[in-house]
Amino acid sequence: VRLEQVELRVLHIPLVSPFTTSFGTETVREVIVVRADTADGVSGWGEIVTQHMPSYSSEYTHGAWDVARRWLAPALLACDAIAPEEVAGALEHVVGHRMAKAGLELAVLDAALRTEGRSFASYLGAVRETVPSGVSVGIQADPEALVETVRGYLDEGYVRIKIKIRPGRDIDDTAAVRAAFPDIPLQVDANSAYTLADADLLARLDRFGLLLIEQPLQEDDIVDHAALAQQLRTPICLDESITSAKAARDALALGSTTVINVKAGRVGGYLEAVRIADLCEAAGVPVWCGGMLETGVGRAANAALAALPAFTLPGDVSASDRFYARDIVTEPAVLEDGHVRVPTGPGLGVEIDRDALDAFTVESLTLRR
Ligand code: OSB
Ligand code: MG
Repeated sequence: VRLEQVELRVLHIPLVSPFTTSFGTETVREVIVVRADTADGVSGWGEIVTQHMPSYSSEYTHGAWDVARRWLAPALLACDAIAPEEVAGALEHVVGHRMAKAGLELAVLDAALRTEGRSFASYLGAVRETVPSGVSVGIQADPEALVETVRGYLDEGYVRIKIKIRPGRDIDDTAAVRAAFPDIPLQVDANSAYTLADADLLARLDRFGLLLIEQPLQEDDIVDHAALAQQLRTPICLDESITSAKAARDALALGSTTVINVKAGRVGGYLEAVRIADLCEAAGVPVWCGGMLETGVGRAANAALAALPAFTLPGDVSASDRFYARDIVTEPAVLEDGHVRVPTGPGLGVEIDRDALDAFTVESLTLRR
């Protein structure tokens, strides 16, 4: 496609309930939405999934905003015409900033596929019409409140529960959920909150029959994760550490991870995410689609990604109303029998609700060719 302009918006979208992880509590989702307008008059949409603070990763919204406006969007606008598969190469001279790159690549993908009349799911190679929906549950006031929150999601039909843990809120929280629901598929996410010195504590999670423990140690602890894996029966699943297909290959070679959480933003885009899924599929390593509290734009893209054959575990692809009372798309993802439908329309297959988009916009900028 030939890009005429790129619009960036910072949105503030209220969450239906506070979301607490080992990093802290969020009550508003601050996110960047990207619109890429082509010379043919087609608009493609993308989402930069950074958060307000650089706590999950070193990227954060206003850092992404700056690099997108100063370096990334101008590089794409300088191209005569660009195919989605060429975006990563056109942005390669900028080191890092993978979430920002992913959001721009997604907008170009959506624009190109809408132009062709082809769905993102079909382009990626999706083989399922719906995907099983797991839910990520934040840290609650106490274990009893956690059990009631989990019960609510189970009643809604979610097929897999993930609870956030942190030092001091790990064994008892997990024990309470497991005691209340002995048979549910359950996993925990530490978001980098421990060190290898906590191995004995983490081994106490083994008794709960968890599907996996997500990212117990820090992003660069590849060797320590391998050492920890030797001390746990619970499978380790890396999230933060898997920043690219290369990182995935290294972590698998070292035995640091036996399951991978694939997030397109974290790895620089959906095309790199597919490369990770492909390498895991070839190695017989299970993968699942993670989430970053996406709006309807990123959520539609995640549903398509999760519909690839490599995705053998339920992902954090929940219904829009798990986070938002109002979304920025006209048909937000809903839960049907524990599953979310994979959109089939051209591009991402969702239409933007312009009133909602405007209502949540706190800052916007248009860059022209
Ligand atoms: O670690 O998976 C994570 C949200 C923000 C940042 C990191 C994570 C998460 C989640 C929520 O767990 C996943 C979702 O979007 O449902
Ligand atoms: Mg995680």
